[in-house]
Amino acid sequence: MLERNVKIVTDSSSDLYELGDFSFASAALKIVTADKEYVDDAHLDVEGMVNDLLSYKGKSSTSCPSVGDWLEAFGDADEVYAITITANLSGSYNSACIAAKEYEASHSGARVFVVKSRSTGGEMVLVAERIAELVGQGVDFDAVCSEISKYSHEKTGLLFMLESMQNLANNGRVSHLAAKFAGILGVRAIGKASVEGTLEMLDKCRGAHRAVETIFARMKDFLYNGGRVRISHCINSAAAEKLKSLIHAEFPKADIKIMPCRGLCSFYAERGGMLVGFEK
Ligand code: X90
Repeated sequence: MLERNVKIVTDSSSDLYELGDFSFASAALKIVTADKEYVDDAHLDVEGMVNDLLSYKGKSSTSCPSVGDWLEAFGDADEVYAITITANLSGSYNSACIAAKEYEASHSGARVFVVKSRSTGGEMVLVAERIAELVGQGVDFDAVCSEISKYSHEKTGLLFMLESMQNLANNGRVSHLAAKFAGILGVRAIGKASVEGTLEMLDKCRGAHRAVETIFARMKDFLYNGGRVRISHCINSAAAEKLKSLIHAEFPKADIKIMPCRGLCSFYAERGGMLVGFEK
């Protein structure tokens, strides 16, 4: 049998740079200020950007990958699985769908499946890893597509912890009212990706310790039972490590990975923010 030429592609909001040995690429979102454009690719100095933005007082915004960016990421694979940030907050899904049609039209026999994640960060990582696993087991394209639609909607979730929601509110991704969940010194907002793929606020927590405990309690409310967890954080490995040890104390065998946020999630989660993708 011929080796399948399969590629998994996400936009840079997944916080992934690579996917083990699997053929992988990411399509960069961009962070734009009056002075500078930050392309969220492998060359971006994420911490440098976060620090620039802390002292920058002007307007800032983001933009999704273009159709061309997605096409470039697809490369020359015969089978492409593309995973995008929630279509409710970004045009990334739309561009990926247009790219998928163009790609299939210009590469005879090629197939592209675009996964509408309704989420971002670690929840996209779980989906990417699940696709890699299924392909590795020899599951064919159509079966992977139907399995993944189920998996991403029923078996995974995303919780987040934010110290500031300024950039989300300034860019119309949450209401100014919701943004009041965070922003008071020492208060962290906890929320989840809703079924529609928007931010749903859950708790206000005083103190870092309390916030991490609340995240873990919420994970269990949402049926976490020892499955995989993928945590990304914006310059806050302390919170990520703390969550990891809380989970391990109760579920010693849980497979947990921690990664730094790339540019897009760093921009919106802001310094101290954390995103937690988990299996139910
Ligand atoms: O197209 C674009 O310009 C990108 C816009 C993205 C807006 C939202 C990004 C949120 C990033 C914040 C916490 C997790 C939110 C969960 C959402 C379902 C991270």
